[in-house]
Order: sequence, then C-alpha cells, then structure tokens
Amino acid sequence: MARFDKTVCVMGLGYIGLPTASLLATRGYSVLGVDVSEKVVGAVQAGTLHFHEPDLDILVASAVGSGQLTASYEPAPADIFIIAVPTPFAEGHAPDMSYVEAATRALALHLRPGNLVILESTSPVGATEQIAGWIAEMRPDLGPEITKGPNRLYLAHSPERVLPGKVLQELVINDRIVGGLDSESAQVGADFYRTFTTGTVFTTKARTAELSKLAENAFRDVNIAYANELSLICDRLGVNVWELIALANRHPRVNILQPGPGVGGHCIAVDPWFIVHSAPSESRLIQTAREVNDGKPRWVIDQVKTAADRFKDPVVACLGLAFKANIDDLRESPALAITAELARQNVATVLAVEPFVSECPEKLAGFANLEFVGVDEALRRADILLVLVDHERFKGIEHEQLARKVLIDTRGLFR
Ligand code: SAJ
Repeated sequence: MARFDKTVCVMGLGYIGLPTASLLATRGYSVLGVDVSEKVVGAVQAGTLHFHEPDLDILVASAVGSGQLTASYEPAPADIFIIAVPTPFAEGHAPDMSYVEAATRALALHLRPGNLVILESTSPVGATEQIAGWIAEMRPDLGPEITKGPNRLYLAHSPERVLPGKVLQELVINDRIVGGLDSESAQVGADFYRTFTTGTVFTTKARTAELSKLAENAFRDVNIAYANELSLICDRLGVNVWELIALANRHPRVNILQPGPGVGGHCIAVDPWFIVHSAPSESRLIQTAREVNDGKPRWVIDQVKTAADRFKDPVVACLGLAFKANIDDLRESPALAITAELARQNVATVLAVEPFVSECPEKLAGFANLEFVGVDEALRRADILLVLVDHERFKGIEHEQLARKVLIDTRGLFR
C-alpha cells in the first residue's frame, strides 16, 4: 500500500470526522483529530468509539494503535486541514455556521503557505467563500488574497455523502465532488481524495459542490415526503400502502421510497432548509416536502391516541428510538420524539425499546409513565405495538406475539 508522508488535521471527530481520520491514518497519513468534547477526545485517545458504526471500532483501534492517529483539543500545523463539524440550523431554519467558524478560526493560526483546507460539513451556498474571509481576517500575513500569490492556500468544499451504517464502505467507494475556490484548489483537493478513494472524483466550483450536497438530500426528502403523503392517502382510502408501493414500483420508471414515522437524522431533515433559507420563493416544493415529513409524527401520535381509547389502562410499546434501522443514532429521530410525546401527553403507559442503546435516553428520562425495557418484556405487556424503526432485531418477532394487540406499523415491518 502506498504511504503518504503528509500530515492531516481533522477538525471534528464525529460521524464523519472520525471515520475519515481513521481511514487516512490507516493509509499512512499522520493524522491529528481535534474535538472540543472531552468524551470524544478521551475515547479516541483510548482507541475506542463514542458512537456505533459497523466495523469502525476496529479501524479506530488500529489507527490509534499504530500511532498514526492522535486526538487533541487544539489543532497543530499540518499539510491538509479537514473541517468536519456540525452545521445544524438555528432560529428560522437559518444555517448555524458557528461551529465551522470556530474550527476555521482555530486552524487559521496554524496555516502555512501551500496548505489545503477542505470543508466537508454540509453547508449553505457561499460557505467556502466565508471560510476564506475568516482566514484572511485572521492571517493578514498570507497576503491580500489567500488563494493567490506565493503564500497561497488551497480551499475547497468536498461534501461528505456517506450513509450512516455503511460509512466505511461509502467513504472509499462513493464518487466525490471537490469544489474549489479556484480551479487549482479543486485540483489539489481532488488529488488528495484520489489517494484514498476508489470512486470517481469530480472537480467543480465551491458553490456548485455546496448546492449539490443540499440538492441530493432535498431530493431524498422530497421523495420520502411523497411516500409519506401516499401513506396518509392510503389510510383514508383503505388501501395497504406497502402493497401499493410494491406494485407501483413494478413500473420500469417508478421507484417510490418507503413511508415511515417521519424523517430523522442530522442531514435530510436539516439540509433542505438551507436551500429554502437562501432561495425561499423558488423552493416551494422543497419546503412543502419538509412540512409533510415533519407532520408525519403528529399523524402517528393521533393513530396511537385513537387505539388507546379502546383500552382502560393502555400500554403502548414503542419499538425503536433510532432515526433509522440498525444504528444507535437518536439525532432528530421522529421515533424518539413520538415516544416522548406519547409519554408527555399521558396517552398510555409507554414502554420504550431500543436494542442499540443500553440506557434510557435523556429525552425520555423523568416520565413517571415511561419505562425503558427489552423487546421481550414490551411484547409481553403491550396492548398496542407501535413499530417506529425497522431494526433487523424486530424482524424476528413472531406473528403469535402480535396476537390480541393493536399493531401500528409505521415501517411496514409486518406488511
Ligand atoms: N427514510 C424513510 N423512507 C425511506 C428512506 C429513508 O422514511 O424510504 C427516513 C429514514 O428512516 C430516516 C431518514 O429518512 O429517518 C433519513 O435516512 P436516509 O437513510 O435516507 O439518510 P441519512 O440521513 O442516513 O443519510 C443521508 C444520505 N443522503 C442521501 O441518500 C441523498 C447520505 O448519503 C448522506 O451522506 C447523509 O444524508 C448526509 O450526511 O448528508
């Protein structure tokens, strides 16, 4: 395997930064991972994981064990800087760039001429230009224009596109877009990605790369909204939505996605708003899709309320809290929100089940009418089974275990 004598500083050791840092380290780069969280830095220094992602534990242990990956709270001089910090939304769905700004200002102090700075965080259009502005402000010594002259830097945006649950495969095999502030930046960035990915690396302008990432996630959101809207229509018309979609998808040019309890995660439920925020009157469809998906949890709660009315002291088992199948990620999870809301509104005694999490999540703590239990206990005690996540573990539930229970299956697990 080729080895690279370059140093990389990865800002943010989360769901993207940590896998990227570990992969680079095992490819021979000397990598410093930087994070503000004590828990995260401590875990990485010990060669362990602070979240679940298939096979990542082995990669992190090997990267740290070999001495190629270290973790710290502060950046240090390097050849390449990667920014992989969160970009949530703030008030009014405006993108919150404060983490990107803090990371940029921290690394700016360590920049040297010829360095490559890559923004991987999903960002609104114009973010890479903003980064250039912050660096220029911090480092006037680099010249009036930081991507020109003898002291020049290379600045690019390369949006991450990996699917949680398949991060390690997709980091390597996915095609990548590298959008530079100028064509040299794009080229230098692309050459870097070609050293550790097998997909095709495409170069473009930074703004195009930024919008491409947002457009990809908005595309998925709009398509999921279509499936969710169909599920409401089917319910009204007495049609099984799962059968309907399976049959419609037999058409050679139709590929409808699956309805669910709503859209979660830190990406699809967030990124479309960045488009809406920057071009509100032109993004009506994208906005409506967001509203349709955000409205789905309410509809599910209403279904549970209707079912609960049939029992004297109803017990509802909420199967799954993660935002999607076979992961432990609870961020922006509609399953978690629905479970909390059922307890808050005292709709029933709530049995929360999440095989990927060992302790009751903070958001569910403190409800007297909620218990965090295992799947078998939930199946034994529940009057109403609310399937919120299609975890593999739940697929083993036998039909006899559903007898005499009301089944509300938002994922079509028992279609
Ligand atoms: N969902 C449905 N029905 C479906 C598919 C998904 O309800 O048919 C729900 C899921 O349950 C989940 C949400 O949508 O709550 C999002 O899940 P996902 O699997 O569609 O996507 P993420 O958020 O895990 O990852 C997405 C991916 N983007 C696209 O597929 C366009 C991934 O490639 C990106 O890297 C990631 O966002 C990101 O980080 O932006």
